[in-house]
Amino acid sequence: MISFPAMSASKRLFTQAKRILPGGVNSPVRAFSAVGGTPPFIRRARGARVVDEDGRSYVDFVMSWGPMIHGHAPAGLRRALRDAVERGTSFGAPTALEVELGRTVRRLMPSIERVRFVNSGTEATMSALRLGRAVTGRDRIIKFAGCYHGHGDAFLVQAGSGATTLGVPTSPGVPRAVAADTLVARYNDLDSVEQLFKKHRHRIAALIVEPIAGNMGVVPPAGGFLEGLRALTSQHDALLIFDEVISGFRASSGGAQEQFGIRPDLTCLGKIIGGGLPVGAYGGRRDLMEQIAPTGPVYQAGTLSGNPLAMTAGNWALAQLTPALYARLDRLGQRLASGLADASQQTGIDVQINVHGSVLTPFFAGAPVQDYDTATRANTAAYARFFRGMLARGIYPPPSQFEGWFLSGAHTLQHVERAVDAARATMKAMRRRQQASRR
Ligand code: KE4
Repeated sequence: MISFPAMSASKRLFTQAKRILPGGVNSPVRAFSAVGGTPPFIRRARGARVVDEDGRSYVDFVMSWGPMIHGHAPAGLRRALRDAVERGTSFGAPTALEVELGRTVRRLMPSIERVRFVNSGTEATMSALRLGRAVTGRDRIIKFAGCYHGHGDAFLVQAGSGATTLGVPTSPGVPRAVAADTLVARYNDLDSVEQLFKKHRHRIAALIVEPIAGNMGVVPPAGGFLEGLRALTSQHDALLIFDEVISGFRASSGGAQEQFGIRPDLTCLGKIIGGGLPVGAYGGRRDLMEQIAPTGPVYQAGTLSGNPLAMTAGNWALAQLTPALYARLDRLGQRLASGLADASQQTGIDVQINVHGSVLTPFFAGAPVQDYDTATRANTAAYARFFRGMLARGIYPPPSQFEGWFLSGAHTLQHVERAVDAARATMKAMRRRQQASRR
């Protein structure tokens, strides 16, 4: 077990951080609000491990929320970035590096005939949405409850009172008028999509979906779901936008669109495409993308878009995506999923494991999870207890029930077995605590 001294370096830093950064962090989930305790401040990382400011080492299953498919700080990436830095860090001018990355993206995802690089997944989805509205002349979009597409106003929306009514903001600062143009459907429920098309006929510009949902925890598409979305959007002259910020280059080298054989009109990318540096991208049909400035009237720009260091990292990361890597990631994902399921069986703690390739979520729930409603029935207090037990045993899962656990090429079977052993011990302790509280 890892001991957490009263005033660790992380605790001291967290106190200082909260005096300058809202919540002490630069992205809310990192503050551990959902699981309690002090987030370890990470000093360095290598391979499958991160090390905090007190020198404590953890086997990492956050992996920067997905980008680090090759593990932390791989030698080849470090070399490539060292060389790139010598040539300068940002030019604000075109470079051969962005052409190389664009051509690789098109080779891996042929639906992306033209691509524009930006600096985050949020920028990618915001820009794809603007483009979709511009080319169709329509304002409304469909998203799914439980899917997250970054913090653009149009996406911080939940379903209105009735299933087919207009969206309402989930965050202050999002104008009701903006939210009203976002319609919310139920993931894995084609009928809920059909109803929206029927009610808002000819006013829907696009449907955006995580083809393999990751932001309610991992929820894979039901059979026929993605095919149905392709048919419905085509039937109603709306664009199909795949948000592959997580699944892109993760589910396979060609993302979910390759795995499920669906050709979206536009695709949004992030995470792995930057190799751990800030890169997002959106792209798709040539006739659509050529509407983007400077070839067309739809405006979008960015000081650091196509940054040479980020392009270098992206080029290195995508060049290492081999069939052997995916075969290995699938095996490790299956082993981790089955090990967690066994631990649940052996200890009597109710856990539903959703896994897709090298990403999985253990839901502390008694029934299968296939959409947002069933995901939110999970016992988040139980997950928080589980998380704290795992962290104390040197395993670092995502500090939220509604996120994916990510594996990488740097994880080994030993790392997975360590996590499974820690999970079994943690669930046993949870069971003992449950039984004691009933006496
Ligand atoms: P960014 O703006 O965070 O680069 O990307 C937004 C985004 C868009 N689409 C999908 C499917 C995403 O998963 C994300 C970001 N994912 C979250 C957690 N799953 C990032 C972690 C965080 O918010 O700190």
